[in-house]
Amino acid sequence: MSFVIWENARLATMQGGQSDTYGLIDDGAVVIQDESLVWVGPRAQLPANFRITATAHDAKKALMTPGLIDCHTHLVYAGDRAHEFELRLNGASYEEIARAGGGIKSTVQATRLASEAQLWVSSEKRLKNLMAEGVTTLEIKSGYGLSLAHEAKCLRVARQLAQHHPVQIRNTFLGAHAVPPEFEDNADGYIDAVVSMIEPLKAQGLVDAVDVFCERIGFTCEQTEKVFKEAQRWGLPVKLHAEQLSDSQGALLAAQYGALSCDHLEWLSEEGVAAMAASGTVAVLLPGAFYFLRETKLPPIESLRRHRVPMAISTDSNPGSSPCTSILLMLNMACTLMRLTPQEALAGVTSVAAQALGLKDRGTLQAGQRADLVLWDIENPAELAYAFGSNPRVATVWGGRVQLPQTIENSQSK
Ligand code: DI6
Ligand code: FE
Repeated sequence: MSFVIWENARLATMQGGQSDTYGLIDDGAVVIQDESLVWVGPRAQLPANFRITATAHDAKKALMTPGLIDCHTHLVYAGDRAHEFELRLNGASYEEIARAGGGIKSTVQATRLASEAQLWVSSEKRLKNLMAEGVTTLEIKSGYGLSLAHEAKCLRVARQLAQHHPVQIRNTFLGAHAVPPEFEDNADGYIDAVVSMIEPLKAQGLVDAVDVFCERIGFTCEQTEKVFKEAQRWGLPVKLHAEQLSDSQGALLAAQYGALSCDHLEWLSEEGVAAMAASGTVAVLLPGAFYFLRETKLPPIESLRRHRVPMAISTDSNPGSSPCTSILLMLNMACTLMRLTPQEALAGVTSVAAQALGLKDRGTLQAGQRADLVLWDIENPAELAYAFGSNPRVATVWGGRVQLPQTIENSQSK
């Protein structure tokens, strides 16, 4: 049996979830076997038997966190919407642009025209940006294809990205993102089409969860429920874009279906918070979209805290409301704009984000978890949220293997 030891690190284990202080261990060590952590603790307590057949790496006092998890992205799409950004700065609102045929629909048009190879190129750039900041797991939603063939195309690109990069990607089918032109004025007809796509996409191994954009410019609760029922029939977990622009009572419905997460939530009611608490649904907060759309109504953070609803943080990386590929910037904005503590924010991209994806094998530094870790050239974990615009990552270890840039040298074999 051979082990890999990382020692001389300050560990932010994140074992205590959102309430503890990062689960800090000074002068810590972790032991890896294959893809998993087998021991985590203070170096002084490291059992001697691990050293017999181990390769030891000196972390040189770096801070070590779990690999970061971006639990809500729409990473695969073609084109951009910089021109709509200009329109908004000339006075149009996001909803007005969407109603006039822009918005999501314009990205759908570009995405349908793009080949799989073209989508790969544009999406890979975004993925690399996330990975450069220590992301080791992410979710990618479809939702810019809006037909079986084009949704499958985007989900295949997501699968291929995962195959060729040291990350794990969870695919979420978001066919119910917008009504495509061929179903103009027939949202119910389109929902029937979305329902019929679930089984073939599942059969092709392309989908891990199902999401719906429940909103007055999206789909009603009734339509959402039809999609949820079909997802449930095929054993797929559900999640929901809920209460982003209005209180559409989506969270109540999602909670009934035991949703993994409800995302956005600016207009979430007290009743919705209570329902999410009861169903164990994670609240995914998306400060990038809040910022970029210049929202003024904050998600009900105090109420979420009071009801102990875990809060995840994510980029919502998409061309319309959050053209952002920086998870570290989201940590900062979660604190400055939404008043989360740096500890809550870091839990929001580690342990709680794992929960939002239904993944139990990652998100903390703990024996039994995957050996996904990031080494940072900082002392205090709050610096990750504090120093916006900088990237102190030194190295990422994914499934036990070190990824570049590897500036920590002098690892010695024993
Ligand atoms: N909510 C969002 O913020 C994104 N999708 C959604 O349902 C926006 C997607 C876009 O504008 O392209
Ligand atoms: Fe989104």
